[in-house]
Amino acid sequence: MLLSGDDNKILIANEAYLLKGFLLEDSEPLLVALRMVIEQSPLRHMVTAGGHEMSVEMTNCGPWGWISDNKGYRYSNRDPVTNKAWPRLPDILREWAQEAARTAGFDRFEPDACLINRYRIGTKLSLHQDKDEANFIHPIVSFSFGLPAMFDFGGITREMPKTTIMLEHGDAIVWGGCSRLNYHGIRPIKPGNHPLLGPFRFNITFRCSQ
Ligand code: MD3
Ligand code: FE
Repeated sequence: MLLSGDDNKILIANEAYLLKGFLLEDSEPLLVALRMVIEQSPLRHMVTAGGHEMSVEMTNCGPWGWISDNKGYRYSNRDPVTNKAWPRLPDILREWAQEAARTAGFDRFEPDACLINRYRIGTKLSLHQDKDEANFIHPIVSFSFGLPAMFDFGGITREMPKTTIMLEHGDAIVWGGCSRLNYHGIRPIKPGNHPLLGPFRFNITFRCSQ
């Protein structure tokens, strides 16, 4: 393990930890697994119920995937683009998600959904809550790769005060318990070029959807 001490385990909210650089030692094979998923279910801009195209490009792997279309947000066990099941969740992604959860104090994390977000320069994700899951008892684990991002997180109402942290290549976050429904968003990605991923940021979130 890279992280023997707790120096890189940063409490950012109640029951929410930033694991700084947690994925760096295995980032290249993790990115190979990510690329395999995207080859099977391509990244795409989803549309909201209001008819707006999201600026983030998304796909999924695992039994369930998060989708948005003119009917709204939900989890689906089929990719509406390929009309097939989503690609399998690669073992290496599941194992690192479980290791991150365990490091933050959540044993037996068994995600059934994995959402992949791709950001270009200028792409943002507006302040929102993740509440399309059947219950909120399980944590969400997030991995960041590529260009850095300024991540805003607030409280359980949109108006509550917000904190901003930088998420960089190789960082993991685990959100559980009372922070699970906190508002959060990503500010527009600043221009840059990442040595492994070029002008992109990828975020992978592991969820228990059912
Ligand atoms: C805090 N993704 O896909 S990950 C999302 O970087 C999403 O792409 C962002 O928000 C991204 O829904 C942020 C960090 C994250 C994920 C889920 C959370 C933070 C969270 C759920 C509850 C509270
Ligand atoms: Fe979210």
